[in-house]
This record gives sequence, structure tokens and C-alpha cells, in this order.
Amino acid sequence: MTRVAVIGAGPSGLAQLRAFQSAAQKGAEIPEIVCFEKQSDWGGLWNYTWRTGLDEYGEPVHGSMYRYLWSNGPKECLEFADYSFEEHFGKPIASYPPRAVLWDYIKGRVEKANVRHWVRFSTPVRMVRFDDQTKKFTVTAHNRVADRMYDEEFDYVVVASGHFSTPNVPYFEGVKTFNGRVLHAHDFRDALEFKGKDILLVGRSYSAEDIGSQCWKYGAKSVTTSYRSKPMGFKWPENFEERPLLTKLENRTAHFLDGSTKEVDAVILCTGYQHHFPFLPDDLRLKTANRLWADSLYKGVIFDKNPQLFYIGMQDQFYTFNMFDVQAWWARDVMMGRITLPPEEELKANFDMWRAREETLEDAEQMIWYQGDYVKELLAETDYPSFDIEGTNKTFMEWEHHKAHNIMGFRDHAYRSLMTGNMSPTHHTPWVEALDDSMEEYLRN
Ligand code: FAD
Ligand code: NA0
Repeated sequence: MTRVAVIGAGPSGLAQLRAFQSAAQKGAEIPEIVCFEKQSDWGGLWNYTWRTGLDEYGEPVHGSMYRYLWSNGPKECLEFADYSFEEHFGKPIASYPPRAVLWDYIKGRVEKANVRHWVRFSTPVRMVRFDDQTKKFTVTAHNRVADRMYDEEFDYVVVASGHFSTPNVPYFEGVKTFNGRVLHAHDFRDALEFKGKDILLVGRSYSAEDIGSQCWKYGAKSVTTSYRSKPMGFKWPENFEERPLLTKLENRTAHFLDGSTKEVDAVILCTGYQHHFPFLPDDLRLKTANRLWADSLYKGVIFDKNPQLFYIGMQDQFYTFNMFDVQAWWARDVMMGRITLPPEEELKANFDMWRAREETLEDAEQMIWYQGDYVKELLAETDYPSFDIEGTNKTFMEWEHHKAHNIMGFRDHAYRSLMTGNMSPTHHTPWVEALDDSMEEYLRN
């Protein structure tokens, strides 16, 4: 029997499990699926952990999410086409759910699909090897509960281990002498730690924007963000400012490129993440920056050096859950022989076309349409329920405008579901006043 290994049970890996289960549900004969998951539960980053550094087994902690995190984009843009929010919660809910609500939703679909027995929890994959003769993979996994390492053979491997977990940590002069706390966003957990403090964030992307906003909301005395390329440019509140790049730290003083200085209590490096696959040898390992068209992946999914190896969710992301779904459905259909891969020159020409267009993208709007077009291309080739990509792009555009208008208020808006056509209700409490991020509080009528 054909065997498929899925590495990771986050949104991408779970999309792969659901893709196979949905084919089985429609009567198809599917391969044997084994999903290896390092953590003790599923949901990937959405499965919050209080731990930082190493976990209870000495494994690097995967989690980069923090308390009080609310979705940074409208949930209408990530909704599963085969399992709506309304089906899960039994009613329309507001548009920017906190982490726990999204985790519940992700779990709901795979609980309904009854695929938990395919997952081996607390089992990190240590190594994957490919035999050119037998055309099989050997996966070495470590069951941390039984403390047993073992090998198994597979015909296909799907890497869904995420790429927002291993921090990129640049060096800044004088950081060794800094007298406050220095951490990367990966290790940020609770904004209350910084209440009453002057904090500095390095970076200008989503982590800087959101961790800065959150620390401001939970009472930081001042928030300073420092950019390398260009400012975020939002209309920030009074005690929130943007400065050019940090050049050095001296005791508690931060120096910036424009010669200005600021006394700060803590530095949070929001400097992004690395694609990191310590379990893959050179011939199977994806090497790419965080970009909309990742290197080495035909159709954004198949590894160019081995067509039995798939990667899900490796792109930089506007689209998330439903893009992972479309990728997983497409990968499934290749593995099940429903899609015949075109000759390599054609795959390469397709890759070059997407790469060339990626290099012309100038702003977020163009990037959103680009990623939407990519999702559309794969969607047309599988039986994943079709959904309104234009409508999703337009919802992203509204989101962008709402952010530009009021960065601390954009989460108070509501959008129409592209899956059910129903309008979402406005949340009962403005985001800046909502300090309780529990699911019960969010779902309260
Ligand atoms: P992950 O969620 O990272 O899951 C990967 C899984 O693989 C994990 O469970 C991990 O334990 C497992 N794994 C890793 N290595 C191994 C191994 N060797 N063996 C076995 N298992 C392994 N997206 C949104 O749409 N909206 C948001 O609001 C949003 N907020 C975010 C906030 C933060 C702080 C971050 C970092 C990301 C956020 N994202 C958000 C983007 C996020 O990348 C996706 O939502 C989603 O979690 C990606 O799913 P994934 O399955 O690809 O990766
Ligand atoms: P992210 O913001 O963690 O989001 C990840 C940033 O790091 C860029 O601004 C880059 O600058 C900067 N940077 C890198 N090296 C630097 C250096 N040496 N000096 C100064 N700045 C440096 O990472 P990226 O990759 O977007 O940006 C790196 C993901 O997490 C996103 O998908 C986001 O959606 C998600 N996220 C979501 C939320 C919520 O939903 C919160 C946080 C993160 P430059 O100049 O190159 O731009 C609430």
C-alpha cells in the first residue's frame, strides 16, 4: 500500500489530512497516512504554549504565539471552503477572533473528519532520507513519550512544519551591555510584562505592528519601533513612534540611524523567522527566503529536485488556511495520480512566470491579487469547493484601508462571509477595550 508521511499537524498538515479524508469520504481508495507532530496536540502555532526555549523533552519550542493575540486579518479571508465558521460555531461571529477561537475552529474540522488517529503526537521527525534505487523515503521519528526512535518507509513526504518558529536574530552593537531584557518575538508571551515600561521593537512587519499595538493596549509607557527599510506609516497614538534603524545600545540607551537616542527598558526583536528544516538532508531541504514565490517549489508545492516531496504553506502569507487547503488538495491529487505532472520544462516555465511577476510587485494590494491568482490556479485543478477569490481579495483591500484609517480600531469592523454570504456581526467591545481574550467572552452575544 502507498504510504504518505505528513510532517506537522498545524493548519498546513491538517489541511493535508482533511484532503485525503475528503477523498475517502467520497469513496476513493486513499494511501495510508501517518502524520508526525512534535507537540502533544494539534493546531500548530495556534496551540498556545507558555513555554519558551526548550520544551519538556528538550526540543526547541515551536510556539511563537502570545497571549491576547487576535487575528491580524479578517477571518473571512482564511475561512475553510468546506467548513464555515457558522457551521462550527452555530451562528455568525465577529471578524477578528482571538487565538483560542481560531484554534477551536481549526480543530473542529478535523475532529468532524475523525482523523486524529492518523497523528502520532509528541513525535518529532529527526531525519528523512530518500533512496534513489527504491524510490522510497525513510523517516526517522522519535516518540518522546516512550523515548523510542524508529524508522519507517514512505512513498511520499509532505513537509508542513511551518516557517514562523525559528527566529532570525541579528546582532546590534552594544547589545551585550544592555541592562534590560532582550528577546525575539518568538519568545514574547504576555504584554503585561511590559506594562509601565519603555519598549523598543526592531522590525516593521506584522510582529512589530502587533506586539507594539498590544503592549500599548496593555499599558506600556511608550512604544518605539525601529525600521530598516521604511516606516510602517500608520497613524500611531501619542506614546507610539517609529524611528530609523537601531545602530547601537549603550546600557539603557538606544541609538538610531538619524542620531537620535531613547532610553528603553526592553528590546523586542521583531526581525522575522528562518525556513529551518534540521530533519532534512541537503538533497531534500528547501532553502528560501520568506517570499510570496518561494524558491525551488513548482506550483508552490512540489520540490524541484524530487517530485515525491511536497511542501505546504512555505510562502509568505496573506492567504493562509484556505490557501494551505488548496495546496494540500492539489498535492493529494498528484499523489493519487489524479493530476499528471506536466514535463519538467513546463513546470519550470510556470515557476519562472510566477517568479517574474513576483519581482514586479510593489505594494500590499498587488501582493494580495498575486497570491489570490496563485490560489485560483491550483483551485481550478482540484475538487476543493470553489470560492470567491475576487471577493476575498476585496475583503483584504477593505482590511488594508481600515488599518490605514485607524490601526488601533481596524479590528472593530465586520465583513461578509465569502462562503455563506452572511454578514458577520460587529464585535460587542472595541478591540482597545477588550482585555479578556477568552473564547467565552468573544462568543458572548
Ligand atoms: P505551523 O502552524 O507552524 O505548524 C507546524 C507544525 O509542525 C507545528 O505543530 C510543529 O510542532 C510541527 N513540527 C515542526 N517541526 C516538526 C518536526 N521535526 N517533526 C514533527 N512536527 C514538527 N495567520 C493568519 O491567517 N492569521 C493570523 O492572525 C496569524 N497570526 C500569526 C501570529 C504569529 C505570531 C505567527 C508567528 C503567525 C501567524 N499567522 C497568522 C501565520 C501562521 O503561519 C499560519 O496561520 C499557520 O499557523 C501556518 O500553519 P502551518 O501548519 O504551515 O505551520
Ligand atoms: P514577522 O513580522 O515576524 O511576521 C511573521 C521583519 O524583520 C521585517 O520588517 C524586516 O525588515 C525585519 N528585519 C529583518 N532583519 C532585520 C535586521 N537585521 N534589522 C532590522 N530589521 C530586520 O516577520 P516578517 O518576515 O514579516 O518581517 C520581518 C508572520 O507572523 C507573518 O505571517 C504575520 O502574519 C504573522 N504574525 C501575525 C500576527 C497576528 O496575527 C502577529 C505577529 C505575526 P525589512 O526592512 O526587510 O522589512 C496578530
